[in-house]
Amino acid sequence: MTTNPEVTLAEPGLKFPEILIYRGYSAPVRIEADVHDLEVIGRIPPELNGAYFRNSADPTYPPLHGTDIFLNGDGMVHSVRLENGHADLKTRYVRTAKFELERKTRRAVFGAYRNPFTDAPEAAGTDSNTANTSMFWHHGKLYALKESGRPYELDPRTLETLGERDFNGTLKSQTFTAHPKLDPETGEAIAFAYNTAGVASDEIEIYTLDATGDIARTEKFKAPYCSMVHDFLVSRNHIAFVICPMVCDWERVKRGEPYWHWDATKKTMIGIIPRDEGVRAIRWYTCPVVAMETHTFNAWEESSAQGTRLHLDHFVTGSGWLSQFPDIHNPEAKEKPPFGERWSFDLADPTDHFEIRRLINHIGEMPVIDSRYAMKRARHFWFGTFNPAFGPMLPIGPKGPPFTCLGHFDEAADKLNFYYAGPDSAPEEPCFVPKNADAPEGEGWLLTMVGRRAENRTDLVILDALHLDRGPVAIVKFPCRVHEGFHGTFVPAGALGW
Ligand code: V55
Ligand code: FE
Repeated sequence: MTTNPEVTLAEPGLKFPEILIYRGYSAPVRIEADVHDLEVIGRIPPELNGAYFRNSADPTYPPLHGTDIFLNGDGMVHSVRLENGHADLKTRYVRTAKFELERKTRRAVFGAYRNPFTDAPEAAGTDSNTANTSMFWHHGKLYALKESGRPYELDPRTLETLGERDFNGTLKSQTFTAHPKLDPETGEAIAFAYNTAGVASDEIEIYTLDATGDIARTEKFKAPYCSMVHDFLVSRNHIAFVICPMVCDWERVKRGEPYWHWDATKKTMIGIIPRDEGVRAIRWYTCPVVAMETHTFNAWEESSAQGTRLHLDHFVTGSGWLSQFPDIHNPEAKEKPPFGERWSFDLADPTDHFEIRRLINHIGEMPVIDSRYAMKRARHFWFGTFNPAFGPMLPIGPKGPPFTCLGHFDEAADKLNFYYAGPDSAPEEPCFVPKNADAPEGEGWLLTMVGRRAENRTDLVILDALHLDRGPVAIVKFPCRVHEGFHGTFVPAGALGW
């Protein structure tokens, strides 16, 4: 549909379709920007010295097949450099092989999300990785990650793409998770890859990235079936995977159907692996309910004379998640919202039994903790959420209704606290930054991008992490919109060497 009746678009004019993921606040931005000294309301704490990096999916071209899902946009990284109360914005596309090829062809040549059978012939031999999901800082290097491809290293100062990486040949898989876990005690990162044998593969590899930043240990196991494994959990002594009925089937993929489908006749399974013994000691539990883990807060152990209890703190939904993927037994099914849950396993119990309880009685997602407390018991939990007490839901977007609030749960005090961003404002994933390396747990700031939907503009909002309801300490105003994103990380200037 053209909005000006005088104009008839000549095929193949470049035009994004009139569907949700290409319109309104979700529309492709496609601008690579540098804004020096952003407007600041309030005061950016001078201790906040470093850069916030985050990733988003910002499509460069209209989809090859007329429609697409929001997970498939091209990786566009946003960085906000914070220094002495000043803030500078930079946005750059990740120069993936896909991006470079489509820039040459001047149109989309890759088809549906992860489905090579829907690609145009020009795409043959080129990887479809969009590098659009998260940012990973490890051993002095910055990577853009996507679970269906290998890491892309970026220059943290310029956001220039330095290239696809396999950690000096130590990564054998063509895939690598967007959710590696840093071990604050050892400095290692624990990561994994799934679909390691290609489309619809049920193979998973677990990696330990050591002090050199390369993979020092690889372990391999087979999942009960091929499922989307978007996140995982790591405690001091265990690694846990939740295998859920978001399934990939080779025959369906070959027929050009969506890469994932929800099949609630399959069981949700939890695989628990002792970190020292590794996969030969893997133990599988069957979940009593059909559930899908969305994202994880943390995993931790509690030891007593009775033995060890392993707690998995994560957001869980009772349906398929990411509504673009079909429910094959119930096409009309509505996606259920995720809630924060604690799944507790008595490791001495030889049965399948484990305890499920709701940790946070609010719909939520995008969980974070103070990362210094990863793998042990954490007290403070932050997440994106809704709280109808503060205002109505915002109009639905391609990812569902956007958050209107950030939440903070202080488990020790059993208190919930909220930041409400205002009507027409949508906070995104929070990012916790401690006041300094020795500050007590939770003492620091919570950073979030906030979509100012009526103004079609974005702000970076900085909150006191333990007092969200006091409102922003600073609002860093962008003169433009940056695309809605997924995951980010803050890297202190000292670590960046700046
Ligand atoms: C997710 C995001 C992805 C993806 C698979 O947030 C799962 C969940 C942004 O890409 O490819
Ligand atoms: Fe994620």
